Amino acid sequence: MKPLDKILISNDTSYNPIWIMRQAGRYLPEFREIRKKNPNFINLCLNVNLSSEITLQPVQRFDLDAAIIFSDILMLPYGLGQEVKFIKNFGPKLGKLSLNDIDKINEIDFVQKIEPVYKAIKKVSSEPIQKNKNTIGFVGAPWTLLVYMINQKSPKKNLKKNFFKNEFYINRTLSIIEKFLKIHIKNQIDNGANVIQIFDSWAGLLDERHYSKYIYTPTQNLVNYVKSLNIPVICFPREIKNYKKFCEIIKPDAISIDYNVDPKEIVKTIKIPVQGGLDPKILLTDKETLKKEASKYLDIFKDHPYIFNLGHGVLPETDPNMFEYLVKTVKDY
Ligand code: 1CP
Repeated sequence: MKPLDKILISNDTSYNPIWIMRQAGRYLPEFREIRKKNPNFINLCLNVNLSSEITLQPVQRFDLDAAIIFSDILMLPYGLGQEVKFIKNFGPKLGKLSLNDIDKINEIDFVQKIEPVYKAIKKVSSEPIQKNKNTIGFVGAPWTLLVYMINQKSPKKNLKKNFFKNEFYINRTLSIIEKFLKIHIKNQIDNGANVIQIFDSWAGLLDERHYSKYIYTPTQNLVNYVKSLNIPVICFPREIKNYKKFCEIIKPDAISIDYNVDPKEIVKTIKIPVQGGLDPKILLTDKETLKKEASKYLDIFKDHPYIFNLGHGVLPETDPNMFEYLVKTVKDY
């Protein structure tokens, strides 16, 4: 049984597997080396050899329990034909969304456009090193993708006041997103992804009165779909106001928590396996603090199935030696 399956399928409490969100990325000199020569981020994601290599860099260097495929949640709008660019010191910039255009996209066009992502998953998952490790596929949650596709850039802290104004446009876009997310998930699984994580990075932007329509219903549809394919699914509804309620409604195989929630409260109220929580900024302090803070999570979840991870992605300014020390701390615990 692969390390994450012990938690996700067997609810084992004796072992804490570790992988880290954004583990393949900017804090690693070997990534920056490749990135320097490949200024177009989307093209890099679509380069099967390089994206496979980048995916495996942290797995080889730190002996992590899982590889997460080097891609991006915004490959979905890209696959639908919306322009997506990544601009240095700005982040993602998307073109205007034309419902007329994306309405015409069919499954074949979509899959063809992002096929290298699936080929990279196939390549990574068939590497010998992955034999006893998980290969994680992922998608953005419908709500988070809707935010990027309509807002055309990162919303940072707030949605524009008129975000919900055109209800027809929003509803139609959401249903197209849901349809293609299922196609995207299915292709990742067919090519070797054996866990799916759903990133709802902007769940925290919504008022609770909107949760049902934009978070619960569409996420539940996706979670049920992944379960129907017999693959475990982890949800990360970042900064959602009520993790307990989310778990009771959605019933994912595990819940990934952000660093603003109290893990003691989580362990008391949530029955399903838990992942993550540690503030990525702790990796910017010193080894003593890192060990103390990581051990805090391991102590709290001692008798609860727990996958070690952070409460959000690892920061680009992280020293790889601190990352290594974190992995050692978790493995020695
Ligand atoms: O080198 C660069 O400039 C690109 C930086 C980068 C990287 C390394 C981006 C741009 N995406 C990625 C890879 C990525 N993105 C992965 C790879 C696998 C891994 O975890 O190692 C994953 C899982 C993502 C997922 C992703 N992309 C999320 C969800 C997780 C999260 O961080 O909340 C989100 C919101 C995105 C959008 C995105 N892509 C890139 C950036 C800088 C952003 C966020 C910008 C914003 O604040 O809106």
